[in-house]
Amino acid sequence: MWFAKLLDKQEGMFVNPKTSRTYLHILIMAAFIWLVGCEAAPSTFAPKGVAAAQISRLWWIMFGVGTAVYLVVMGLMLLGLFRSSTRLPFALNGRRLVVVGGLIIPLIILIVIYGFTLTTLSALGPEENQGPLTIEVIGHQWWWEVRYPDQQITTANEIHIPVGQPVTLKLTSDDVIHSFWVPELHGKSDMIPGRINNFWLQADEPGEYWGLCAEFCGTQHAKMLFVVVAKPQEQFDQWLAQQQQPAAAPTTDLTQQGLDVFIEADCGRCHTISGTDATGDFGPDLTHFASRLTLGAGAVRNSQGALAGWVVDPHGVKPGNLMPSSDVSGTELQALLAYLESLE
Ligand code: HEC
Ligand SMILES: [Cu+2]
Repeated sequence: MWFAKLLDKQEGMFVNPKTSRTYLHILIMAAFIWLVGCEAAPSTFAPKGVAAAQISRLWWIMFGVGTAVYLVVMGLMLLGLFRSSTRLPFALNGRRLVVVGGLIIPLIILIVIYGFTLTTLSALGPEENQGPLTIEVIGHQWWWEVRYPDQQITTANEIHIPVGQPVTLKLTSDDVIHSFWVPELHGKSDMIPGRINNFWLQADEPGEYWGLCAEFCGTQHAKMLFVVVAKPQEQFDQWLAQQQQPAAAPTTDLTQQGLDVFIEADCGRCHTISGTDATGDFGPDLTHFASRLTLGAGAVRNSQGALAGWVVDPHGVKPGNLMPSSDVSGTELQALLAYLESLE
């Protein structure tokens, strides 16, 4: 193979043909490393909602047309390279080829694709897909505030929706521009301070779908994730009823002590726990914190160990995030954890 021979000519470690072949194999494998990206969810190629399915269909149409054009052009180029005659074997020669191949055919292709794009765009409009349920999502550096205004629920980094029906979303931001994206369910929508963008989501199957911020918004942009949890109406209603409850009151000495620590350590300056003196709104609402799947906007799974790490050193888990470290003692931390873990 020419490449192996080329490597053999190099001095030093490439002189042995056996090693050079190994290097060649490594190079070939490395060239396919990008394929690894196809494995991990969430993928726009595995749509789980009507909107994502339409976007994916449009993408495949464009990909198909693009591939066909590429193959025809490459075929013509090869003909030009390897035929001695300057004439093509069919009637399209000279100016005719330029006019037909360079103007008329591209024009037809672009018009057809434009048509597909317009129909897809109009089918995806928020007006056409209004749902009975409205959810407000507010982007913060680097987490998501989620509100159900009619149900008077506030949560974070988690959007629960009933499966099989459109849900209306109102998107905005509290600081910089963020972008809301659940690849398996829909395209992206910007979240702009001072402006409300209408959007919608629909999941066709129950499940958990990752969402992410798709607009660079600062240090922890990469750890600004959320989960959409789609479930059957009945389970969704149960979730609503549970979230509408005020926070669980402490039932043991330890959890009571935990609540006291929470207030004394001034956590309530930034966090709300309904039914207590903690009413801050700079950080996520913690009223039902223990029922959530993740911690720090998808930075880690929500568990007691992760929570301990977060409270003592939030920057170890998510460097640069806007929660300060706290200096609670070991016993205070135990109580605080017990309390936070009781907030189902
Ligand atoms: C200066 C404001 C501020 C103070 C004070 C503060 N936090 Fe936070 N907290 C935040 C912010 C902002 C986040 C979101 C960080 C992120 O995900 O980027 C957060 C996140 C959290 C989370 C994770 C919530 C979730 O759902 O991901 C927990 C738990 C938490 N804080 C507990 C505490 C405790 C306990 C204290 C007191 C020791 C405290 N916080 C003090 C601002 C604060
Ligand atoms: Cu963001």
